[in-house]
Amino acid sequence: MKSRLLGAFVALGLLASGAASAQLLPEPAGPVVLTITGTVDKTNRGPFDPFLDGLLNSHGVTGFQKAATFDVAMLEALGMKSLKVRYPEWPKGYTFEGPLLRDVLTAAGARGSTIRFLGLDGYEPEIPVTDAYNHDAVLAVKVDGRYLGIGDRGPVWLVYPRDTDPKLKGMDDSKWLWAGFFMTVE
Ligand SMILES: Nc1nc2c(c(=O)[nH]1)N[C@H]1C(S)=C(S)[C@@H](COP(=O)(O)O)O[C@H]1N2
Ligand SMILES: [Mo]
Repeated sequence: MKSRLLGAFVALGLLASGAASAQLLPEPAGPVVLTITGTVDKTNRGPFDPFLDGLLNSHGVTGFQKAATFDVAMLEALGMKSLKVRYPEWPKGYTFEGPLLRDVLTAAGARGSTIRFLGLDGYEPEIPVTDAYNHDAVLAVKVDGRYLGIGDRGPVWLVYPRDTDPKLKGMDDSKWLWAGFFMTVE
């Protein structure tokens, strides 16, 4: 009897600590600019809502159960990394600022090998998770000191240190998702 009671308390304790570690991501205070679903442990929102998640619905993204959501302040709090890039096709060089992709994945407790990263326009390249660890890829929220926004290349632009990382020399920019807002990690 005594040991069964003890067992019940231990089970309760495990449940409580499990619930605590699943809730390590704070609630966003401002507008959500990035949502990560798939294999994520640290979540702060519930299931897909076919009415309120209107843009996701229009892209055919349905059915997720939980996700990690970030406002700009949460992304900035992960630590801003600055990165200068000059593409031959671009009008000039730009300075990007944002958290490292791997720090965002860690904050979401994301595990897996592939990120499908969806842009507002429906473009959805596959990003190998190894990119986040082999390179200092940045999820830029700012360009030349100005916040990215809806209608330009924001809210989030995935950029690689192409000019300073020798392994990236000459890479094309097909994985440089601009207007990014939704990731599925699997
Ligand atoms: N949201 C979004 N991001 C995108 C694309 C796109 O069509 N939509 N095209 C990709 C490709 S194929 C390239 S070459 C670069 C540059 O595309 P741009 O010429 O449209 O800037 O952005 C990448 N990121
Ligand atoms: Mo491209």
